[in-house]
Amino acid sequence: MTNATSNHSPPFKPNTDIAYGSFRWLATRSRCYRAQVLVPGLDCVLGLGSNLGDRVGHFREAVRQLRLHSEIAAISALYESAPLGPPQPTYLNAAVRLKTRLSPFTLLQLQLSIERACGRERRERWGPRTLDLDLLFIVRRKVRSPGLVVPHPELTRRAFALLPLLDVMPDAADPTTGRSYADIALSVDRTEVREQPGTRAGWLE
Ligand code: A4P
Ligand code: MG
Repeated sequence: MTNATSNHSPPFKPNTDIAYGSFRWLATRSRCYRAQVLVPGLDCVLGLGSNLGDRVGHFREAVRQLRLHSEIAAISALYESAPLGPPQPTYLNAAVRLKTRLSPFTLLQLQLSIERACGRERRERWGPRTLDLDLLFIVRRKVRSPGLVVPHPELTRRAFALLPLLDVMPDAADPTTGRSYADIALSVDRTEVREQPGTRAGWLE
């Protein structure tokens, strides 16, 4: 004879082994995660570029999102610059100085996710974009890996990157040659880069 209750599920009883196992797994993972992404601290400069849509709006959103993960130590003026690359609209450029405990590679991933959140689409190299975030320079650190090169390889040739960088880190120098970026900026063509009046005092609001 079939027990009338045998078709019913037993009352729910939490499986403490599984629950504790999950907790241990999570704790281990989060220790690994912290060990992997956190480093003693970076003092670095990100370059911002935009020539599509609400250019300042994209910059403000980028700063808002970067602030969730890092300290923003300084923000440059805004610069209008003639496009380098195929014919496309005029760029707006700026730079922010960040103090962060993220590693350079994790910071790059954050940059790419902020670019995506601002509607960035990759169609052609040096093509038009809603937002480009480049890791221009890290104090006392060089990176040379397939996905990340710092200082940015084009930095010393670009007034639209050098001038904002100097706003936020006037003493920065090329880590290979020791030559100051202020000195290098004197020898690059600056005719097509114009500081936007009034933006040195701030443009976040
Ligand atoms: N990557 C390697 N090193 C870095 C770094 N230091 N910072 C890799 C950021 N990314 C770095 O970038 C391609 C890949 O470069 C990234 O996935 C990353 O792994 P991307 O943004 O997908 O492509 P891109 O920007 O078209 O190419 P590229 O060579 O990074 O171009 P740039 O140097 O960013 O130049 N004209 C004016 N006036 N103002 C501008 O801001 N910007 C560009 C783009 C062209 N013309 C411009 C401006
Ligand atoms: Mg780029």
